[in-house]
Amino acid sequence: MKGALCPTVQQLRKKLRRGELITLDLGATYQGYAADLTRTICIGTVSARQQEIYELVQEAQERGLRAVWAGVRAAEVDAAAREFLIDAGYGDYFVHSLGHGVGLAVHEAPRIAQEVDIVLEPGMVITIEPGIYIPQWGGVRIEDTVLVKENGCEILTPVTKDLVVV
Ligand SMILES: [Mn+2]
Repeated sequence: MKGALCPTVQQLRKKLRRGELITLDLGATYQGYAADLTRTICIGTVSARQQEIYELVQEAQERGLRAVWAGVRAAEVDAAAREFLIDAGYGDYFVHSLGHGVGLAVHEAPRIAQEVDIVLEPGMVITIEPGIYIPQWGGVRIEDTVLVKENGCEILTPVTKDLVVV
């Protein structure tokens, strides 16, 4: 997602506090190709609401991942996750598209977004990264980079999606 939506801790000059959610958006490159990964962790304690929001984003991400296969339109993949969050009452808090292509640059075509009619093809690499961001409260995003295959996708960033508390 765009930095403007999510200022960094450094930009905020903010101290991390017990009970806060921290979104970690990480990247790496290997032989010129990029990867993109986001996990959200919690410091010290987890409230019931934080756990609930986390599980909603996790379910939305799973729905997005399950919607990926060669032949699907990007908009359908976005909808698989977005409609779940809308039904859960959090559609207004999912303020960006579901994902994007990844290649030589971290952000490439196709955007995995509501109005995008591009059909996914085998070998494309995209992200699936739903989020819920509640002003003055906090947010959760879970992102994987995945390889589009004939009948599904392969997750290229296999890091735990349990809510980690540090
Ligand atoms: Mn991304």
